[in-house]
Amino acid sequence: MQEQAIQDIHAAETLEALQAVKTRYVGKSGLVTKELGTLGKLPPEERKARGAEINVVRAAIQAALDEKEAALKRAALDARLASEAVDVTLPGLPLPAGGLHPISRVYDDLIGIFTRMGYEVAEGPEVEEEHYNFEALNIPWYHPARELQDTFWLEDGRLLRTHTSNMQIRYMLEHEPPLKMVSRGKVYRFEATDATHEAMFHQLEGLVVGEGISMADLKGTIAEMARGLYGASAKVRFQPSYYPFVEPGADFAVYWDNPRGESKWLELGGCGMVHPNVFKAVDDLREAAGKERVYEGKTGFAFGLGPERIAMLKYGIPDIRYFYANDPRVIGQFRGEL
Ligand code: FA5
Repeated sequence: MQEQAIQDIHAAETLEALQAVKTRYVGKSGLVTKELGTLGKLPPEERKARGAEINVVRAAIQAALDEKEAALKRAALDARLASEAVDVTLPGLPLPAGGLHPISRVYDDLIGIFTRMGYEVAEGPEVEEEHYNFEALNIPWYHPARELQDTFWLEDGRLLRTHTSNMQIRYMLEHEPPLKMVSRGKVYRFEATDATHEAMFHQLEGLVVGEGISMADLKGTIAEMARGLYGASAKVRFQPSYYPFVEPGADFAVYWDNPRGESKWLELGGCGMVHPNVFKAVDDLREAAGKERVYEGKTGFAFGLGPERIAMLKYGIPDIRYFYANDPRVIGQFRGEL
């Protein structure tokens, strides 16, 4: 039996086959195990010798099994190492370079300009309470300005913010004057789209509050931003305009002196002096949250602008919808540019 077993073990070519041989001979009901079971039937004087004999056979089979198992495992490992071998001398595959989206690049420029002027950068929610997007900004439900910013409403009564001006309220709720803040982010309007209007676009909001802040500070800040964007010769223009949350209010444009010869006034955004009703609404919210009323009597200015307008001119992109259509012919042009 020992010889047959050793032959079977040598013949096993896989670990599974070896396991079958093992079961056949030394398993619970294997041949060797059965042989041991017959010892009880022998006369006592023969048992010891016979038992010792069977144990020798079993040990020999077990040793052969162990040796073969180790050999098979080694072979399996060698095969795996050979199949997974990496030739470290092969040249690498080129990875396609990513790049920053043009809107991110314009934002980075803007944020850089304002942080150098000492502004804090704040972030806030796109899904917003009606109160922060409208009422607290002096836009009650019956106000016609609501129709200028047609709104995406959510089923729970909240909305997708129509501008980043919600951050004026949120920031003043958490911070005390004097303060300088900019905030970037997506905004949404239920509008028909065209070459210069998207239903989702971006804004940069700015807010400065302190003592004796004036319209001259606002104009100086916008002019400084324009010089940061377009160099020392940049010009700015202000035209009276109306936003419920500022008084007086203005729209501002920057003179774009562009190397392709497409110089023109670029209407960038709205601005103005923070309306006293906004300060009052913030103090009411603060009081309700157990905080001190610190805004009534303060002065400040705010502005909001669309970075898409800057990016369209800067990169010669004729239609705002190209930014978000994920067309590789547009986005691919910004590969590797960080
Ligand atoms: C506002 O959203 C005001 N919250 C701005 C403001 C802030 C005024 C603080 C005063 C004080 P307006 O709706 O005009 O204003 O939008 C501001 C800018 O966002 C526009 O000048 C334009 O650059 C951009 N914008 C507006 N609508 C769209 C649109 N549908 N697609 C792309 N850009 C837009």
